[in-house]
Amino acid sequence: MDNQQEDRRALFNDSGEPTWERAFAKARKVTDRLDNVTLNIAVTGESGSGKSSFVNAFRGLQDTDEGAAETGVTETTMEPTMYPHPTMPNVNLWDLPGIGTPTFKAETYMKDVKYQNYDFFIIVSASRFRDNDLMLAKEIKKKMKNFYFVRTKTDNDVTNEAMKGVTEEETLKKIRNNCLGNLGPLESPPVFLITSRNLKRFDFQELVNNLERDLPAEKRDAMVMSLPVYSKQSLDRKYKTFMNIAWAVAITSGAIAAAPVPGLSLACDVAMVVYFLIKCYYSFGLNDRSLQKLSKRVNKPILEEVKNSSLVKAIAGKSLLVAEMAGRLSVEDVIEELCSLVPVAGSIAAAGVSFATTRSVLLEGVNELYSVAKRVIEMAELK
Ligand SMILES: Nc1nc2c(ncn2[C@@H]2O[C@H](COP(=O)(O)OP(=O)(O)OP(=O)(O)O)[C@@H](O)[C@H]2O)c(=O)[nH]1
Ligand SMILES: [Mg+2]
Repeated sequence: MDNQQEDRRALFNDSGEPTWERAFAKARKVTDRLDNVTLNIAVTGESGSGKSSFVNAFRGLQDTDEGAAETGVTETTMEPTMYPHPTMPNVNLWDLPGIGTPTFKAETYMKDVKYQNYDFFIIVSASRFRDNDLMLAKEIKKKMKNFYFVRTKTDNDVTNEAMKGVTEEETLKKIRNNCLGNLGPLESPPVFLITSRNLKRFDFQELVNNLERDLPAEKRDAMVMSLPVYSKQSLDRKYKTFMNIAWAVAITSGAIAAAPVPGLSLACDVAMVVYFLIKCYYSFGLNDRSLQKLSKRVNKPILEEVKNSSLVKAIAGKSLLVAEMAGRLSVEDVIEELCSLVPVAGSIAAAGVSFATTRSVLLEGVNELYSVAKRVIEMAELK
């Protein structure tokens, strides 16, 4: 009885809801969002401005990686092209054609690119501010959609100006004022200076913070989870997201067991727990492919370090299965495999499915993955 009371208290505390029914309804919403929400971000701007490079950076890819958008080509993209996130299939970036060409006239641009399909627009601009940049911003506003103005390739400007003795601070100020001045007719549009070559520099984190604020609540978590790990701060934000929703996964998976489908109840519970940890593993960039890329980029043997974690090892050992899960095989198909996947999952089976047990398994799992990911970014000197 004591345990049950403690369970309830923990649940009300985590969920912020006063009754079991309300907490459960909220939990359902949160866990549904984990997979069923789609986020479509449209990246637009003039030809050569750096749209494809931005799309790649946002998806955690280098321009030369498999599956990356082609960059440096002279030809303009002729139709909206979707780039799904490599490990989070519900987050899509769209590389749109440039505005103001004979094919995409300003007046019909928004209709031509099917503006209603996108949650959000990012206008990518480089070097000089162009008439088309302002035209785009106006057209997007006219359709009651939101946009951010992203001034990319800032690394080039800072380097070039430094040769003339101008400080980084002065250069950034000059660019920012220039963008804001040119976008003057629109009321204080959000402007971010970035470089797709290094998301840690300049305003990228600021852009993410704003996106989090401006996206509808149900899309926020998907965005945070899908971002690459480019700094300690970005990892910490992800960690917080996973820790914040662990309670919801715990109660939803426990509730399935509380209303059992014969033969399936306990297994479902474990599958959900494992699936959550797999999502976390990918989001923290601990999969082999991400680590290999990072190793290559920073020229350090990071992979070996990570293999010391039994949880990471267990998940990595089943990477094929994990890939299938990402493709959303039905839960029943993979249950047996999953039960053997994560050692901690066994402890739920042994202890029964109390909220507190499941919750602590989830929190411990996320904590272990976080501590490995922290070591990785320390080694890669991404702090
Ligand atoms: N230094 C620097 N170069 C960049 C940056 N972003 C893009 N580039 C380079 O700029 C060139 C054009 O970039 P893309 O991403 O292909 O530009 P795009 O807007 O997709 O071009 P189109 O598809 O032709 O419209 C490439 O050579 C990139 O490597 C950046 O942030 N910094
Ligand atoms: Mg392109």
